[in-house]
Amino acid sequence: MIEKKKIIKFLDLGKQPLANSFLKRKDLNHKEYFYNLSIGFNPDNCLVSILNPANPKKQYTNKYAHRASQSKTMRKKFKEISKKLKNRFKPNLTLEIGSNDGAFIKNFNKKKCIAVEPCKNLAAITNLLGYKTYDKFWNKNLSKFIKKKYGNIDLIFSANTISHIPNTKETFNSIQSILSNNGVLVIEDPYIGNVLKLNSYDQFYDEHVYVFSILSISNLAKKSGLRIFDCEKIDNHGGSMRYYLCKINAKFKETKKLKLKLNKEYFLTFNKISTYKKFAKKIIRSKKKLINILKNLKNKNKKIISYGATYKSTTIFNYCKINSKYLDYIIDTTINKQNKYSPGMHIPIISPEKGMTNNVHYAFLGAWNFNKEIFQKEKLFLQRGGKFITHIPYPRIIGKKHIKNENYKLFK
Ligand code: JHZ
Repeated sequence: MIEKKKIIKFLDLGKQPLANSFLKRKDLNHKEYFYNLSIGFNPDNCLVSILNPANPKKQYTNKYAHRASQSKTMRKKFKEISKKLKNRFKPNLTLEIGSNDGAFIKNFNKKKCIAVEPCKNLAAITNLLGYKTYDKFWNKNLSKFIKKKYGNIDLIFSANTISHIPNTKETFNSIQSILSNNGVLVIEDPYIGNVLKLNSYDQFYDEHVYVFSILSISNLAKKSGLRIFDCEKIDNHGGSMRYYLCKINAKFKETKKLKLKLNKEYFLTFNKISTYKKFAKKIIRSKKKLINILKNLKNKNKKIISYGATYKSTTIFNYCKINSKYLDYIIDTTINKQNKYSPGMHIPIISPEKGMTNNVHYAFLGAWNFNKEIFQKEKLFLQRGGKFITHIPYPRIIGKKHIKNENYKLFK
């Protein structure tokens, strides 16, 4: 649970809707739910969190829009990590917490894995494919039930999920109680180091209750009889960290890499509030600059769209008050986002086939984390003089002269 009394607020991202609340045309006149998105730091455990988490039952419904398998990049990455984990740990039984549409679990033998996914529309997809998926929230009761039915678990994997669950104590306790003695918990979530470096304040939205560091994960794990023994930086979702945890007395030794990365976090003062206060000042500047870029282009009658109706862009658009005055529409490949409107700012969302037309001059990179995949896909747009706008790591315009080859990096 978030220990509110101890948290020092450092960033206010204003009134925000739920990032997943894409609206149908008929709902546009209905009152939308808004909350205040503030971010804070707890000096006791170095945890960065939002201050008022929403009720998970309102967020993870049977209308959940995000599909992990939509992206070629993510399908490839989940395939690679599945292979790596099977080779390294040779699990008999694997459990995935937050299986979405099965992008990870599909790489496992159906008889040797179980999945947990509270969004019923998503759990139905993997159940249909024959992967036993419990459409429930991960908690003490579910872990007890699974343990009774299947016994202890050798490998628990959870990507972009643990950071979404407000009650960290119950989450880790339940994992600890079901993990076999030498079992391994592998977590992937956006990393605070990248957020600070890239000014990616859009990683904060209602679902991202926490943005972890090694320090904070380590502190949370200790309280539940777990410990980190390894970690690796990965470029998923704009920069994430993969943490490997086990029971306190398990056989795994702490790796050198973990020690080095932990020392780096102290060196970069991730344990001090001053670091986060400096970041907040940069975000205010980023907002001003992005609005200026869009205003200047609109004054020149340029057609600007947004690329990817991401949850992240909900934060940007509502914080910067970017609406259809600036962006004609958003394009997205996800069928159940198309023909809807973006949360809060009500920008129409259409398919890339309809929206990536020859008269588009600029595209804001809502899905900046997939920049490589997008630049490859949109070679023609770039060739005919189309340009991208990004806020990563600072607001700017990039075009053909910057993205010269496939090795172009939006950020280092
Ligand atoms: P993407 C979601 O965040 C929500 P979002 C969640 N809370 C989370 O943690 C992360 O995912 C993991 C589209 N697209 O993955 C597809 C194109 O249209 O960055 C997606 O709608 N064309 C669970 O929403 C969106 O962009 C393309 O070529 O911030 C990407 O969303 C590509 C590559 C993507 O996650």
